[in-house]
Amino acid sequence: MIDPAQPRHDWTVEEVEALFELPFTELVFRAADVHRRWFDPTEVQLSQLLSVKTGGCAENCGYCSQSAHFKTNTPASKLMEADVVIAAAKQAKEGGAQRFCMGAAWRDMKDRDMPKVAAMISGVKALGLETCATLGMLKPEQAKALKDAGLDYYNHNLDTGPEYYDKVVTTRTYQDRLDTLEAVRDAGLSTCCGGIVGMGETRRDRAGLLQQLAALPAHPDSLPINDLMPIPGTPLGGAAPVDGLEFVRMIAVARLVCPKSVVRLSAGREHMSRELQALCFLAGANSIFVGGKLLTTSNPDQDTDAALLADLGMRPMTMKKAAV
Ligand code: SAM
Ligand code: DTB
Ligand code: SF4
Repeated sequence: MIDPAQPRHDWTVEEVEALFELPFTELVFRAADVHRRWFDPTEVQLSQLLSVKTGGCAENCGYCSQSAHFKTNTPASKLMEADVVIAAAKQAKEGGAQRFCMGAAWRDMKDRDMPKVAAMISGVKALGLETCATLGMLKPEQAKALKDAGLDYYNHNLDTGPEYYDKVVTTRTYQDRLDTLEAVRDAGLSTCCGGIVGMGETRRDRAGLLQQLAALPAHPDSLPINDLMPIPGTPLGGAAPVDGLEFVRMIAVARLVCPKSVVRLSAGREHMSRELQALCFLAGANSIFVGGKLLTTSNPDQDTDAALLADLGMRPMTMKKAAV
């Protein structure tokens, strides 16, 4: 008998789709059971985002407020100075964040920006925070330089299943994304990789994304599931919202196919009820973004989240991996 809590890399899309088709309570029960095998279900990992370089991006990701291809209300700005980023990280730590994630609206990282980015990373690390960055595509040497600067995690999402991908982005390929993830792993960085629901994809596409994540040589250390934040002016600005129960299914299936990954209930909590978030935690989510703002859109504020976690009897995750 196969132990469902043991990580597998050979999931087929059909097997993953079959998990989605389970009766809701059966699916959540199985996911909650596997969650308990690897994690304390009362613990939640807390990350905070900062957009260190906003807008004007050359890519055409159809969900994104920062693409230069679409006319949105997000003003573009230059790469922030390291001391400003470090000051924001200090505030995030004081507010309870455990990991600070620096995001830049770049297609790829340019070597000329490395000194400033390295200074941010080492400064944030010195505060005793875990560090994460999401800066677009990376070459192997750049991933190594980021690691040397003190980077713990690199976020690079597959976004959706391979069959739906080109309905959303055409300026870079699925393979480009897999190549960056390889460079990140080879540099010894922890990986943060997931996707988005609510872009008009089917259950099969969602199963396709999760199958791809499970087939990676190492399952993502962090696995963010974003509920689309619809951005006026983007091709997906008017996308229909995903049903809450369907979103919970996505979390539960992510927990089952990547049992040891920290699954993040990522973008979209702003428009979720407390009860829906509680169901996501029950189904195996054990990370959130905190701090009132994501990159360019809003997120529940600190007091709202503190009350939610207190009412659920949940507390910040004990730090095991990166030295803090
Ligand atoms: N530019 C870099 C890149 O795309 O690799 C890093 C930043 S990008 C904003 C990081 C991820 O955020 C995207 O891959 C996508 O999964 C998620 N994201 C972006 N806009 C979103 C939105 N409107 N709603 C939900 N998730 C979003
Ligand atoms: C991820 O998966 N979600 C974060 C982080 N990785 C970089 C970004 C969410 C962005 C939501 C839209 C915005 O704020 O612009
Ligand atoms: Fe650029 Fe990243 Fe937005 Fe795509 S998701 S347009 S790469 S900032």
